[in-house]
Amino acid sequence: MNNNILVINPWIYDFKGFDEWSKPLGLLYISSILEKEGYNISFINCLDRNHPDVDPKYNEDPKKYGCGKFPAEEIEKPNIFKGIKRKYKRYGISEETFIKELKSKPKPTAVIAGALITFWYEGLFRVIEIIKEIYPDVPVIIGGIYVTLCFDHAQLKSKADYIIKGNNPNDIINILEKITGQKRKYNWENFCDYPTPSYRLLNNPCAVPVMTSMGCPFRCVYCASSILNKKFQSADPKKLADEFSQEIENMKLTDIAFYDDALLVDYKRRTGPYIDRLIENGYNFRYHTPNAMHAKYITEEVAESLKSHGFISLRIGFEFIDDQMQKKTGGKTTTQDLINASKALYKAGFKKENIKAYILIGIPNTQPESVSEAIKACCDLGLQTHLSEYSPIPLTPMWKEFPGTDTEESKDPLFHNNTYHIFKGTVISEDDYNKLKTMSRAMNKL
Ligand code: B12
Ligand code: SF4
Repeated sequence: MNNNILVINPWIYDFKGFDEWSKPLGLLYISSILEKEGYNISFINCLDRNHPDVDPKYNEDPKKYGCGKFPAEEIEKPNIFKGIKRKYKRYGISEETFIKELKSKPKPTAVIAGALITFWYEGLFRVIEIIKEIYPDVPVIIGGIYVTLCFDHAQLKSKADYIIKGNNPNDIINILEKITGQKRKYNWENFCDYPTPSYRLLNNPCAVPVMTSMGCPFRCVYCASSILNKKFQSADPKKLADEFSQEIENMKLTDIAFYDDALLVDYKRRTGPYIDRLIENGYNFRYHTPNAMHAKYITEEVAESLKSHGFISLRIGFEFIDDQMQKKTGGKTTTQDLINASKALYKAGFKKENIKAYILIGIPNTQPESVSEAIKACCDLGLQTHLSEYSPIPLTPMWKEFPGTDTEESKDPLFHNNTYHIFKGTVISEDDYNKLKTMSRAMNKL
């Protein structure tokens, strides 16, 4: 039995798909852990914008901080989306390229794959289908966010051989032990023991994501963070930075995106020293926070540090302007927190082009007027806004409040698709949505 493992990051099937520092960090961690356990890893990234078969206009460009469009192909809509007047696409490399990649790798003993978002499971299923056609005898192991949040669906529909819930990498290695007979050497239960992700497996990226912590101390009712990661864990920042520096030594990276859910919790002991160490190691990157930061932790001192350390794109989770809603949904932010944060950021030298506040849209029991009020308030503070269409997530407290979550239709994770609910008008009408989007865009002008 060989010890070749093939790890696959599937396509995205959706109404929209934009690469905003989107890299398969979970699968890169798993790959690195398996390498430490002595397995040989091959990797196929269906979302590789730098693949030689992809039109160069899609390639990662440091001038755009590594962000950009994915190549895409229009595909037939699944039944649930039939009435939605929007194109449905498969984002990423073509199927032909995928099959070519698959055949160019050594035959694996097992395939590992996962979907990052519940309503992206179709990409994962297509990967499983192709693997089963080409290598019917190779077991497929799936896990990650889709499987953890929709375990029953994955068990019933996926055709994978092993379906693993949760984020304990020991579980994968125990299954591989059954398949290969190779005993697990280490305990990988805790984030602080994770090795640096195997970024080498990516194809010449200019931007990669990092994490200095896992989980979040807050419990917002619309978010799955605490289901995916039961506790908030952080790791020694200097060790993280040294291992990362070693891993990326021969790569041409310009930009780093933090994926931490709670990047600024304990900033002075974690994120600051992490970047300081990277600078000591000779790396001066541009930093971005696509996953929102907490306004309440952006003090003048933190803002100055973010500025001096090279942060460029800051995202802040504001979500609602209504203070009752802010409290009821978890209390991560108040409007006063946002006011203080924006003053501190401006004082530190950040400008409107650097800062975006996320505002949730399509939440049950909210009115379009409160979204427009939130956009105006952010604009008055000199902040850009990004309207995030709410995705109802199973197992979260807000799931039950969302219309239709008791129906048969909601058992299909495609029901969680945020664009679907906007264009179906489940909570907000398409007309109101378009007006609010136009307003946000107009007020974002510099
Ligand atoms: C970073 C992030 C983003 C980034 C990009 C992520 C990317 N790669 O594309 C940005 C900011 C762009 C983003 C955007 C969105 N996101 Co997001 N995002 C995240 C976040 C914070 C972290 C994901 C991550 O990489 N974590 C780090 C890795 C290490 O963890 P992991 O993937 O879970 O992997 C671990 C385990 O799951 C496991 N594992 C992973 N793979 C496998 C495979 C096997 C076989 C096994 C056994 C185990 C395993 O091992 C890993 C190590 O422990 C999560 C929240 C969270 N805390 O997870 C939300 C999250 C995934 N996002 C979410 C949402 C809703 C969105 C948006 C739709 C938001 C919006 N309304 O616009 C958009 C959609 C993006 C798009 N259309 O392109 C939801 C998903 C809900 C759902 N229905 O699935 C989450 C869960 C947040 C939430 N609201 O609760 N996101
Ligand atoms: S603060 Fe952010 S990551 Fe934490 S629970 Fe709330 S929404 Fe989720």
